[in-house]
Amino acid sequence: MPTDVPAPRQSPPAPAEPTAEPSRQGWLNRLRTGLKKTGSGIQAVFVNAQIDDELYEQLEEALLMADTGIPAAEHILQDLKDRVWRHSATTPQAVRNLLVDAVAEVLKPLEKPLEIGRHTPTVIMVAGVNGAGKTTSIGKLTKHLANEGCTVLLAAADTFRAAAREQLAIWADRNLVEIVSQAGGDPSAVAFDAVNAGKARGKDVVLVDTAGRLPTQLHLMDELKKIKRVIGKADTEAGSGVAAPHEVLLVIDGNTGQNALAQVKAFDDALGLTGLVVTKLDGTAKGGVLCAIARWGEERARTKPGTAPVPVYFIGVGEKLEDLETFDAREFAQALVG
Ligand SMILES: Nc1nc2c(ncn2[C@@H]2O[C@H](COP(=O)(O)OP(=O)(O)O)[C@@H](O)[C@H]2O)c(=O)[nH]1
Ligand SMILES: [Mg+2]
Repeated sequence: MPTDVPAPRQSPPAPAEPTAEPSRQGWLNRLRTGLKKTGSGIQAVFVNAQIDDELYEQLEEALLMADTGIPAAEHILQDLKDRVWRHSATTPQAVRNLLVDAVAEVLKPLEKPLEIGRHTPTVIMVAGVNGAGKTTSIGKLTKHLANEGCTVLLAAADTFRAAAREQLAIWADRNLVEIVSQAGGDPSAVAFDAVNAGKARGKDVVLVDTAGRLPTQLHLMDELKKIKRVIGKADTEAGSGVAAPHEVLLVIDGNTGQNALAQVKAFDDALGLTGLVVTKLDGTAKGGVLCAIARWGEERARTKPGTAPVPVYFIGVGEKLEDLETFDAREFAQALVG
């Protein structure tokens, strides 16, 4: 039986403040604090405001400052105007609540649970630029999956630096899970061995860490494609028509701004992404780039039949094991709008 890890939270229909359980509430506060700059920028627009063209202009400016990019900002503004008209909203507070609705609707396609259990093992390959938070997110994800009762095997396919292997080994120790690692080996070979070991040992999930790289480093992107290809060869379920890796995740640093969208596009072209992890949203991230990614995903789904928006499975709000949470469009919209 496939199990969804974890179940998405239902969004409340009304734009009221969410009443989350205490642990999630604490984490939400961290997200709010992280996105404070954006939140207070947008909130300031509503102080003593009239509902007129100037308000919409200032809102568009605030959205652009938050890194939404022009297409997403224009889309949100147009939708907001429609909502204000439909609801006959007359107070700044009502318009603000409708803005939360509009942003939540843009972000909604990004909300999707990571599904584990359809394949044994579920093979998850993790990619991204240097320092994005790949290895840390793998550590946190391992804990998250273990909490859901899944057994995990880690593959240290970042073979360039000994320190990278050691870092993953520390996360493996903390989580009491096994790791497949090889000094100076070929990353494809490590990934291949790990998938075979995961299969032989009956693991639920194999998480493959890879070395950071820029999309412009073409030979390194080719190497990433090779890792993906070779993982497919190791997969004994490949005959079923669904070759591993079953998930290809891109980890992006929430502080990267609009460049994050460029990274998503480039890694998607090379690998065909199935999901995203957005890290460091506890810092000084502006957060609006998720709106840009959502709009791009919608556009891609429209122009390339058979494709769906690339969901944000998790967001990172700190460096500790428990600082990874599922993405909830409404919560994020609320934190963003302040
Ligand atoms: N504040 C904060 N720091 C993070 C988060 N995720 C990762 N980091 C830090 O970012 C740095 C790079 O992380 P690492 O996992 O090594 O990146 P990698 O090169 O992509 O594997 C480390 O110092 C991490 O502790 C996060 O969600 N919040
Ligand atoms: Mg790393």
